[in-house]
Amino acid sequence: MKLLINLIRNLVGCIIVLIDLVTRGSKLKRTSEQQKQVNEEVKDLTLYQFFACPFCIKTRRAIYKLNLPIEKRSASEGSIHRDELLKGGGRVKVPCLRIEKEGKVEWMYESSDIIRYLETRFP
Ligand SMILES: N[C@@H](CCC(=O)N[C@@H](CS)C(=O)NCC(=O)O)C(=O)O
Repeated sequence: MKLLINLIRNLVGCIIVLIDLVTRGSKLKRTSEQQKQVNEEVKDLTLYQFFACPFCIKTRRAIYKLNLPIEKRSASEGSIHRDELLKGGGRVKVPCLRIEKEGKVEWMYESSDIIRYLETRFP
């Protein structure tokens, strides 16, 4: 039964991924200097995620629109990054944005908070 639920969940997730791909539109355009600076800044950010999770798709969509090349790590079962997320953030819940700033690390959960943070930081 659990297997069937997981299968349906993943199938729905993949359909949402496809719809997102078709409808996501264009990325934010910056001058090459501005983009270079943004590319440097996002090196301090990492998104922990599942491929087919709707909250992760929503977050990835915002990241795409904002044209932010943020590193993405899969936290799905059996992946090497799942433990990192558990140890660092305290729980395996995705999406989670790891923010490194002045030697300190913050783990931000909640897709809406992550999107708000990125839209504010990279307007
Ligand atoms: N309100 C959260 C919901 C996130 C959520 O429920 N994520 C699910 C995946 S879709 C999760 O990580 N569940 C824990 C698990 O499956 O181990 C958000 O908007 O980010």
